[in-house]
Amino acid sequence: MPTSSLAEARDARASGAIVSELTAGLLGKSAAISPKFLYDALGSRLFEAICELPEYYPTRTEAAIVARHGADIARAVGVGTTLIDLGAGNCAKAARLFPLLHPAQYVAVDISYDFLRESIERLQQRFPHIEMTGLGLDFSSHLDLPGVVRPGKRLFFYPGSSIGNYTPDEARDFLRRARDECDDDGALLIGIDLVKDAATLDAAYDDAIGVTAAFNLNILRHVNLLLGADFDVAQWRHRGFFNADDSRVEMHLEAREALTVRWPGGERRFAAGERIHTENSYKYRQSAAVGLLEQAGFQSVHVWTDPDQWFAVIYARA
Ligand code: AVI
Repeated sequence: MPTSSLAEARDARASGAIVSELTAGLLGKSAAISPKFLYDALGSRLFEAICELPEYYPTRTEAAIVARHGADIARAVGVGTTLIDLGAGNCAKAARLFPLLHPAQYVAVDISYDFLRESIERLQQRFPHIEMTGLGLDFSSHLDLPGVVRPGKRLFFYPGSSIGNYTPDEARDFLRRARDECDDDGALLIGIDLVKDAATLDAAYDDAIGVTAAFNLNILRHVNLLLGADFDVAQWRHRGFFNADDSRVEMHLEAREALTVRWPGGERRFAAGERIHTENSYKYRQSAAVGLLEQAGFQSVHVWTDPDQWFAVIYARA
């Protein structure tokens, strides 16, 4: 029986770079905060709760596609790969693949390391024979995997339509980097959310009980911590809606009143109604999603979807 182990690594990115990035975003003509700052430990838990909401269809639709087409997916992927889970979160999506793919090693990568470590420790108890490695990395800008990743055939797993949180150009660049990390025999299994009616999309990103609102507002608490800023969450309201022209759902935080936010070395005045853009979630037509993968250098792309064609699970070979 193979030995199981839990290795770890943290992103060495200097906190000075985070401060510069946040400051530039807050002082821009239209204020913005990168969506990666949504994911502190509480933000990751709130995202977990979003995935349980009746309005948030992507998680359950993707899971249903994997359940229905699991045998075909397993045939395409093969067994014994190194499964590299990008943005692993609670690792639930990858865990559903374990009985199908029997990976030789599971490498879970997430920006929120403490949340990830707890998830892996739980998962390791359920699957003691799989070697597991947790990496606390911001893989949005680089995908250099450290030596803890064993040699062998790699399957990058990028579920949940996280690719939609990049612009299409950024998505292509990211997919190219993933393609380069695949070597010649690797592959990518990715979930991509498809364009659908605006009412369904609006509800998914502005749910009735306000979990998505809490998820969005929590970014201000996280920024207070990282930047030493004095955002008062009660002065802001959540906005989440589909922008059909740009084929994306947008999340913003809107000032309820005129206010000033201060942090060491900076401040910004917001008028009542002024917004901070916190996230885009691009929705693709199936042909555009396939095109994106092909432009990134993947070949032999296979698509599985649900009966409503709301979501696509795509296997793309390097
Ligand atoms: C992680 N990502 C794919 C989610 C999405 O749907 O864009 C994040 C999210 N934002 C609001 N609800 C969920």
